[in-house]
Amino acid sequence: MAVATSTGVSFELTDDQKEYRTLAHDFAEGEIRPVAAEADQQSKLPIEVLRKGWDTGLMNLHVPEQYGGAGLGSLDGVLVMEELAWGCSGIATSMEANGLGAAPVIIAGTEAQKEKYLGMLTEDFKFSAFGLTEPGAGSDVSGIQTTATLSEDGTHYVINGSKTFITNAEIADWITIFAMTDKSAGHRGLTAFIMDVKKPDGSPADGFTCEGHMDKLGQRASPTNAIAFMDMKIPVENRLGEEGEGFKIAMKTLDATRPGVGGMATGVARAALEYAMAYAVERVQFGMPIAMNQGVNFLIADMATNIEAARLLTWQGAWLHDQGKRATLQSSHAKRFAADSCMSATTDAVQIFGGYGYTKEYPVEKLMRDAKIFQIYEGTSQIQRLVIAKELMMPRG
Ligand code: COS
Repeated sequence: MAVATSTGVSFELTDDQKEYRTLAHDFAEGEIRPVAAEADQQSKLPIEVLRKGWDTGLMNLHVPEQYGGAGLGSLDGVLVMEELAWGCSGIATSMEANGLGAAPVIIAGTEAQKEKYLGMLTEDFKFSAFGLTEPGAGSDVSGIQTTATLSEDGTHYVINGSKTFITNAEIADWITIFAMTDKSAGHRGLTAFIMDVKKPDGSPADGFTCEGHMDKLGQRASPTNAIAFMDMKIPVENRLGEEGEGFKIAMKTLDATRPGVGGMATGVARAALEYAMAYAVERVQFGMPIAMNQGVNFLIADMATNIEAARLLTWQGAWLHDQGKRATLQSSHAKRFAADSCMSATTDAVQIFGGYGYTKEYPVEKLMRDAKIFQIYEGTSQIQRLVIAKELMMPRG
């Protein structure tokens, strides 16, 4: 791993990491950016771009090589995600959402589950999704209402309930869902399952419904759906871990994936900074480029410093994860700081563009809209602060 050396800390990437980052950057520049504005305006996922990404090896980054994935570490992954999101974070979110769906399987799956479900994503151009949030349970994961009842003969669970804000649900073949097997047990009653949501002919599985693509403020290319289960049957062999382990599987998943969100937020902030700098040296007011004004300089300097800091926190969270160490605290630091920095960098980029920045003629208003969700999904900035305070004052090892 690049940043660990026998003498201490190094910020030098390996040649492999630099190559992967270049591959992702070239893909973002050549394939993602050209379609980003249209995908945003039409609120439509350019699936052919994802297909090319799949062919190029830029999807399923963390699926181990033995199941056909890229087998990248967490740090390698955040490098890729920064670049893809620099191209368009809506498209990047959908490209990498398999990572969120697959993480619980990587964390808690049996060999047979891994072979079948991770293999499905790498053998064919297929999708998974992560079904945690519900209409009444977002931040409060232990408030989940979806139930899973074991059949009398013990062969399957019957699932009833609904989920919302599920990225890629409309294109997913399987979804990791979290349901209560014992409602009286609070977070210890939550269990994780792999749910097949399509029949072999591609039609929805019995008892499964998926509503259309939500009309969102930002990251509009990425489909976000509400889904519901009515007496849906899941074979018992599709349970992940034991009954009651779902809460911890969900938390471990988010520990693993939050640095990736930090990486994406860093990529969007970097795009905003680049656009703002190019505009500031070109835009003339009072007979000189606005870049000559200290007020503009200070905005640019703060954006740049925050981007550097966000990247380093993100790398640290990812690196700890690669060491097999608990990365809860650092993942929350990274996700919180990168998301908030991205929001302020994109808002300041619009400020530097002035009235033009507020129009769809220029790219920065999209970045500002896209940035907002980083402060919300995979745990709000407020939840990250709760996790940080708890990890500091009541460490759980
Ligand atoms: N890794 C492993 N175990 C963890 C853990 C982690 N990161 N975080 C908590 N746990 C364990 C605790 O050790 C505790 O275990 P015991 O039951 O053995 O004591 C249990 O899980 C409950 O932990 P805690 O009391 O901290 O849970 P809370 O309900 O107080 O808070 C928060 C949990 C709020 C941090 C959690 O619900 C959360 O992250 N919410 C945000 C969810 C989210 O990101 N939603 C967005 C949708 S996903 S796109």
